[in-house]
Amino acid sequence: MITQAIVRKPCNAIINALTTSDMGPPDYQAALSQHAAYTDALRDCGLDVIELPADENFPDSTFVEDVALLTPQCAILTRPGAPSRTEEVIAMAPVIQEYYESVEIIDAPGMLDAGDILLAGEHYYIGLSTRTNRAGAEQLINILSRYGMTGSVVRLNTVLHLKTGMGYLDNGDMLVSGEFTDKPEFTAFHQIHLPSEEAAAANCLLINGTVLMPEGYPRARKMVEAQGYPVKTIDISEFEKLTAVSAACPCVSDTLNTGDNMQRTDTVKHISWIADKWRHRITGVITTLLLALSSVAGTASADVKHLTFATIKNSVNSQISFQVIREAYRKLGIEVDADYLPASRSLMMAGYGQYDGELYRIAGITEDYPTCYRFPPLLTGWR
Ligand code: CIR
Repeated sequence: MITQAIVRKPCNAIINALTTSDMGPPDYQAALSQHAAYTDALRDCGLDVIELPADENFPDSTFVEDVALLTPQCAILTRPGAPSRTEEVIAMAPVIQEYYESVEIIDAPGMLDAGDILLAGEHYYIGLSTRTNRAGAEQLINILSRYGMTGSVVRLNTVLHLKTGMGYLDNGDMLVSGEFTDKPEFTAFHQIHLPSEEAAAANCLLINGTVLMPEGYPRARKMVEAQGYPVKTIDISEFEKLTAVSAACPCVSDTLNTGDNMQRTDTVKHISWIADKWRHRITGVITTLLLALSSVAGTASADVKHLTFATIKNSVNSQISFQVIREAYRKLGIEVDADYLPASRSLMMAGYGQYDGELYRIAGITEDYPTCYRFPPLLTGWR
């Protein structure tokens, strides 16, 4: 049973979103109403829909599917392969963290778009595409295996994402088109071969017994209905303008399942624009400590004897901060150590709760990184 879905409203900048199609830019108002209808369709399938606001920083941000893979055991924040999309993950990370205790990250040099990941039965197929490289796929397979799940790669030739050209329903039923019709990886499935002019219909999703399918593919619809699945079609023509080779639903795979039997999900990584965003706020620099809310702040007690903080490597200020923090905690009977990491990774990992906190950040940073809480006393500072 799938219980929840995450969607993000299209932004005005969607007219500048990535595409290689020749269908022209989408109409913003039409995209908004199609997205609203899509959201309603998810609700009609019984889902509680978490609607995120439009994010003008990222023209493609409505395609939330690509930035995370949500599995029954853990969420995996991806590292999207298109440079303009790599940092979309930042805004999604705190949302995901609300629902998952275990959040993993795909790291450079890995690249991975979750649109390249298809769960068929219990196994994750990972498309090697222009957006997903072998390093990203291997990281994902390692993460999956740590949680008792399996994954393997499939090489793509023409489609943007694996799920642009194929979809999985239930009971071994698989929708295939184009390059996927003769892939040896999928011969054991019951394949429903879609006609080439209706290949885009493969990008559909089975939610609690109903197949959501893009509108305008009557033959594909009949083929799926003939297998006993009720089909509901949704008009996603404005979004079809933004996907290469053939169409992909905007967020049709963006289901987040937090029920007992969590099944498959996809959703929502990176940093550097953050530095620009925050630079203007630096009127004075302070040394401060950010506590990751999901770790130390949630468990602080007299039992805490050891804390590990993340901090920025090659930074003299971080090293000084660490000495100050270490001395302060020593007086409380708590030993601390620090891992020195690239600046953005340090902040992200602390924010995901993988560290007890983060050392030495500018004032105001928590406005943009709400899972961190700034420890109020100023430890060192200068102007
Ligand atoms: C892109 O090129 O990244 C977007 N314009 C389309 C992404 C489609 N993703 C998906 O269906 N999972």
